[in-house]
Amino acid sequence: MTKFFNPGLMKTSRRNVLRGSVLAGAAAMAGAGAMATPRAPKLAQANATSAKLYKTAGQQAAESTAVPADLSGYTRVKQELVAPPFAPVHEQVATGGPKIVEITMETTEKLMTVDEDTGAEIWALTFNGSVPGPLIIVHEGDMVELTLRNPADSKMEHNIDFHAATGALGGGGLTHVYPGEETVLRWKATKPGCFTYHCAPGGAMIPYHVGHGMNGAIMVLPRDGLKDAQGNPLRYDSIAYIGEQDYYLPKDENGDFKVYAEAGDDYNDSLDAMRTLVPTHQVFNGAVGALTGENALKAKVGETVLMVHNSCMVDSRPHLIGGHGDFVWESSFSDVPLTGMETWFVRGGSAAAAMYTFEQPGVYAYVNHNLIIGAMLGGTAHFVVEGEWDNNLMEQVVAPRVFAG
Ligand SMILES: [Cu+2]
Repeated sequence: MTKFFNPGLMKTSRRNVLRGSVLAGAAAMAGAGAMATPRAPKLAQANATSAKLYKTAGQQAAESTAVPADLSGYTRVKQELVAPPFAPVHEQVATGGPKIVEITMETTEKLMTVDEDTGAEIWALTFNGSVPGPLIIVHEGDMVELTLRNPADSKMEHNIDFHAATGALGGGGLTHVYPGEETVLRWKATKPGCFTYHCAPGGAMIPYHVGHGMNGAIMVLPRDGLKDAQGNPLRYDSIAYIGEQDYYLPKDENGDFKVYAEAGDDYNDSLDAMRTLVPTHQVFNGAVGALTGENALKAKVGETVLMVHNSCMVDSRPHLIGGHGDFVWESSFSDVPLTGMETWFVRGGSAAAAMYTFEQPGVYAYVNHNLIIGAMLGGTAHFVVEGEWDNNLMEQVVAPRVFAG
């Protein structure tokens, strides 16, 4: 198909050379699907308005005569981002003064398997090729300096909205990149906590891109690290970074998941599927079983894991079966953490952190405790924990047996 940009974003610029393909794409959208046709004109109008708002907000910020940022006192460091469920190398307590943390992300469009058993797949829209996008970790007061690159062979434009950032739609208004373009955005991390980031091109393209995997999390640690209610330091041995992804995969008349030749080809069908608000899959880290079985997370008795859970659109209720949330931050790291939680809450459009020290070996399931989602839609991860069993905490006193009478 032709390159498939967001309708309504064009301004008078060199980018108008792309206008022909945009209009062709819009026409194809309006004409496809009996369900979509009656709604298409209004939808297109709403999307165009939304997209223009997005663009205008960014332009106004970029074209203002504001004083240049004062970067004195900052040192520059590069952060190598890694694929989930892992976290980049970082300090829990910041040493030295504030940093400008340089990161690079590519907007990669790729075919991904969602469920091997059913053959469900999606032309995922990603940051750095993974769902969720990579975890970024900085400290309060640091600057994040992102180079956002859209490969030339992409079909779509992308951008990024950081919920942790302030102004210009979280940077969404300043970062629209067409295929073959790159942009650099710098913003100051003033709010400690875990936050979602996501692509937000405008209009229905926002849920379309987010619903195709284009979201992730940034963790902004306090400079002196995490603390309990009394101010005692809380430290972790590892991070498990879990991204909850709701997919709305179109089905054909036989109930089979449809397959598409290229990214963007499923646009009309996806909008119809998303409009139901009923996901066909709600998975951890991009696919059913991405964090179970051979892909399970690993830990040892006595180790403390920080579970960072991102969910960009849907609410989630993480629960560690057989364990707890010793300390849970559903909100800012400046707030006193919740303690001893059985299940915690991740508001759709946010990320949260839960800390737990394993006390028993075995397999722990980390689930969305809407168990329909956990067991039937894919919202399950496993921790495999090694160590010595503690009979003081639990013991099978009598194995199951037939009882008399
Ligand atoms: Cu995007």
